Amino acid sequence: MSNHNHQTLSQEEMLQQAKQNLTTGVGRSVKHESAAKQVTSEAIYIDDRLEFPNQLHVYARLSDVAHARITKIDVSPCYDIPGVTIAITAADVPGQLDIGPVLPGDPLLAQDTIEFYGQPLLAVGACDLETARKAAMAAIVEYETLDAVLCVEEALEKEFYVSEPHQHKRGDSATALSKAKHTLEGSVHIGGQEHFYLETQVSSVIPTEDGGMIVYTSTQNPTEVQKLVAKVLNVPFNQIQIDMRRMGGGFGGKETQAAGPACIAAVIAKLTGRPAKMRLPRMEDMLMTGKRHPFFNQYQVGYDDNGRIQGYEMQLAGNCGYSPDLSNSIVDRAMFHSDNGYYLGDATITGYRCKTHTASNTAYRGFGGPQGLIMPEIVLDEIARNLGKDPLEIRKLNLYGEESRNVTHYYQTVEDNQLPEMLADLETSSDYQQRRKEIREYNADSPILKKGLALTPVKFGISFTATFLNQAGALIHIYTDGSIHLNHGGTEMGQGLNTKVAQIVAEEFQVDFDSIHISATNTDKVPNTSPTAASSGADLNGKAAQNAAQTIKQRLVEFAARHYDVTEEDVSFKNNLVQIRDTLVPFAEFIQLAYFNQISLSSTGFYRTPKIFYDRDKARGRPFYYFAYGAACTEVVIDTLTGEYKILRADILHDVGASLNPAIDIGQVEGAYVQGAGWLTTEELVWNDQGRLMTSGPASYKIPAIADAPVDFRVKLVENRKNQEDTVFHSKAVGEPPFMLGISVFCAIKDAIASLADYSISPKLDAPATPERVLWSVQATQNQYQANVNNTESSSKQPASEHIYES
Ligand code: MTE
Ligand code: QUE
Ligand code: MOS
Repeated sequence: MSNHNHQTLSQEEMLQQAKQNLTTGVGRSVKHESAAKQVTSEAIYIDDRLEFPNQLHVYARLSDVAHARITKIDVSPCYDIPGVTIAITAADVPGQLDIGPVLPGDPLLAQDTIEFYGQPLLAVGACDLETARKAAMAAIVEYETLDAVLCVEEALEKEFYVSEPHQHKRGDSATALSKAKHTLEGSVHIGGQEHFYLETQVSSVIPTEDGGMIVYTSTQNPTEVQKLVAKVLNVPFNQIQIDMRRMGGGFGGKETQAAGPACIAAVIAKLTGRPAKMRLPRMEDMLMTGKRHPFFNQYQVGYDDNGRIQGYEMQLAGNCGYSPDLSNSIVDRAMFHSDNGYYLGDATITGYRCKTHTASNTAYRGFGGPQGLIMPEIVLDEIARNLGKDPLEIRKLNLYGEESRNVTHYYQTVEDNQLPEMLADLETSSDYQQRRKEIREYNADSPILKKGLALTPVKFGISFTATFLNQAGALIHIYTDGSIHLNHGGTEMGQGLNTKVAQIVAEEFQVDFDSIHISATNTDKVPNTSPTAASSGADLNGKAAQNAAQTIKQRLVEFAARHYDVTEEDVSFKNNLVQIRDTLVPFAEFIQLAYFNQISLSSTGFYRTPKIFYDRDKARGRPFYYFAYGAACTEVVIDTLTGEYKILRADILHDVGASLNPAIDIGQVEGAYVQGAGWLTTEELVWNDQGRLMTSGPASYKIPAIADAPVDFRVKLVENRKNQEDTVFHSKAVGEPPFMLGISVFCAIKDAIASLADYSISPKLDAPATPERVLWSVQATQNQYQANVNNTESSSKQPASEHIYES
């Protein structure tokens, strides 16, 4: 029963109602707030908004060279195209040209040099997008080509960086490696990933009086866009209002890189006094914006006869593209996760931020974590093959454990480690050992199709590692009909943040979810917000909203105690009612009463994460408030003649503490696993030798579709589990951690290939494991196995004294 239905209930009826629990509070699978609107297409995205009269459509001309010195940009031919109002270059930007989010390096429009193929050079505002595009292409651009660095290995070799290398160090890894019974070393290329949000980058800007702007923009980071629009226009931040109702997906791609189109549209709006909209066509979006960082990782590992790691050295080289963007924090997060859930012994982890003349790579679900976290999985597989053991046994042996084996290489203690128990549970519930046996039998009888199995864990640190970002604000109004207006600093990108935060407020006031209206995120309502990122949206904004709700609630309780002459303990909220000792009053009626008694029904709320600190110079601290855990067991089948594969079954066990909304959390886990699998299998970015991204559309860039999801998909949340930290209702973040469950697909494919060598060889395979790469790896593994067999045969025929080829 919704509290704004003004029915008169008898005390008896209300007594019954008060005995029942609220059905839409926390822990319930409340349907996503926008679900119905999204499937009926009533949900409004930026490009669906009614257009403003006189609005200009903006198109940016992109460079068609990776690195060059600009000698001439002449926009006068643009004005020959009918319908064109303005054509701008870097020289027309009224304020600051650079829109780098943390460090400078990202000119809004290229000024003297071009640094990547796809860099915006000039922009045109015209009556429609096609006219703007035609005009932009009519401009004359001349340049002298310069040598381009396109490959991360070359950048590493030349020490061509966007910022300085950084190291995490515990103990003496060099000595540990030299003393270890066994050592291995290797290197692997890990591919990047296009965000492929369904809604491309888009911003719509209207000029207001006094030189200000209202900006409707698809961004994860409204405050950042506010700041940058203000800077390029050279006005104070308070002149700029950002409004963001929902994104059609962000995945990290709209954390910094939504700012470009917003700022270009704002400059055009400023110079013309007209509204302006910039929406990137898909190809331009793919060419212009950064992606997940590709990495080139090298490792040296020492281990004992059992397969336990004693020393670990890892060099992680992120391909940052042409500018810093968020790469410092991204490579840091790769370094923080190069242990995954394992105790590494003496360890030295070095992170390199390599510069290449490509688009500036940026945040993408996991924020560098996945590119680091996959490394121990690759290494432990290799140790297992060398020792002739099952990889799961080696993984379990190396998990963080008791004291002396529970401190990370950045000196955070792993409290509340769930992995030993979760791996044991999943091993049982997925029937791992039985299926391992069946797969060996299947493979022995199947010459062409080979099956593989892998069970891999995830441990992911929750909090922004830039500690100051761990804060959030919220704003709640209760109107006199009892309906509630909720606003917070987070942004909705499909992940269900608004639904969760509204459930939290519903729970606090004990009112139905339907009586809470969440409006667009807006910098006029909640200022100075952090990006909705690092999976912390619900943790931070949920707590801030709870804080605002509790402030109002406390005023209401004090008022009721006064008004009814009872103690505060006599006042409670229960299922759309307020109980004052023995009297029950509908929530809406009570709010009316409070209003007439001049009680403030509006409050802000604020939250900052406690307990965390980090000293980057010493590379020590507690950067993460807690860890989220998960594990996945994946079975695949590969075709050794074509390299094609299919996921036959996936069993997932994931830890979200006490779930705020199990349906949404399971949706996040499923989506993340499939997106993670896409990253490591079919999603391949290809650049030509001129630095042009060739995979600039869905025809050549293959994201997973429904048929690529596991045929048999079994997802479970760990039950009866609470976050031991004081998070909002003891929940845990869910957005990014399950992305790395997709690593089990990669390991299962390698397991299938290893079967060709009776599991004695660890196949060499870079990511993504496209069918082509799988086929190469199949052939290389078969050849190497054959060579080993021949070697053993021929050497066994020779007398021991003639072992001259062995060394
Ligand atoms: N889920 C959907 N549907 N769409 C998205 O864009 N982004 C992911 C994840 N899940 C994303 C998503 C990323 S990168 C992050 S950091 C988190 O959601 C952000 O939201 P949260 O902090 O509220 O979980
Ligand atoms: C995870 C993240 C982010 C992060 C660190 C994480 C993130 C982000 C930043 C960041 C860092 C420094 C800044 C800044 C942002 O750090 O998304 O503005 O000055 O933006 O561990 O997701
Ligand atoms: Mo998510 S990559 O932190 O936006």
